Amino acid sequence: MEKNPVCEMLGIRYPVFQGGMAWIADAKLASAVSEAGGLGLIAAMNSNGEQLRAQIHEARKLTDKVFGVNLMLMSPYIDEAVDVVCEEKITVVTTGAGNPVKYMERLKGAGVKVICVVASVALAKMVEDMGASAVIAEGCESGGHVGETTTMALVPQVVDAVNIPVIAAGGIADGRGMAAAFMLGASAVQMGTRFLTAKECGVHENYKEKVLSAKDRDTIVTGKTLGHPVRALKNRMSREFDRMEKDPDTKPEDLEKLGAGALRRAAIEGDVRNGSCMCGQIAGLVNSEETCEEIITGICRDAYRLMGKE
Ligand code: TUI
Repeated sequence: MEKNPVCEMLGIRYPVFQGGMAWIADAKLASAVSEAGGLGLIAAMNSNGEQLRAQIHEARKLTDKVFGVNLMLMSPYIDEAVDVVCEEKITVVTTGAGNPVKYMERLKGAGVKVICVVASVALAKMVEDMGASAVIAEGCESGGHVGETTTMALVPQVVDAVNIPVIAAGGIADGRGMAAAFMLGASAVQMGTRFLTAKECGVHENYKEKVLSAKDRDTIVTGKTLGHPVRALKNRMSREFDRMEKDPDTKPEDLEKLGAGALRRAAIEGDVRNGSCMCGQIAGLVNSEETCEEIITGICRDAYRLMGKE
């Protein structure tokens, strides 16, 4: 195999990142992905500083391989999370759902590599100028917080605009998707939905079942009117949100109230009717629960075969 710039930069075997899924991506999932040769990520979203530090220590007990932390920029704990990541000398962070420029200097100063999720060429260029090590070009097929451009259109435009490696995300769950991403110029892929159903993923069983049985048109984007569009599986909660959002009499506070705690309700409590089951459009392709090792080696084997690089 020829050298891969992302694998070289991070010291990982396979160019596969696990998405930083809030309330879901914990030390157990991240360490399993890293053990399997990919890049596991602990989601800092739902943790305060000390909880995040505990997760980092836990992951270090479970693997001696490189793992990272995902910083969700809308998190109420973002400042504490940045401090902990710097103190713990984490190798790499990914950032999402906002503009990370405010935190770049602090992270880089502590020797942390910063890889930013971008949904536009403009932000990709800005973070490259600020010293990002790579960017994750995430199309709107993704689950959770989404931009407006598809992976197919976003990835090659970002690839042409920057000189740092590009990781493709959104709508990728198998070897065909990975090979396609490489054809668009990506150097690695990030997957969320596929790892949501991994054996080592601790998301509530009800949520996992709903993803495994989802079909191609089973997701919906809500929250555009609040400025943070989110893709999730269709259920009572997302349909009600959609209906209220289209009603001119609905106040933004009513929507905020409906959305508050919704991801936790689904991911932790297993309430998949009244909670938010964030999930990508590729869910229809994700039909079996496998270990992280089976997922990563299977996808890379299939992708390399398709690319004629066995
Ligand atoms: O962040 C994500 N996905 C997420 S975060 C999340 S937690 C949440 N919970 C409730 C409501 C909202 C979020 C669930 N899923 N993905 C990374 C991502 N970042 N996708 C798109 C973007 C993005 C979009 C616009 C990044 C930057 C951006 O630009 C902002 C700017 O200021 O230029």
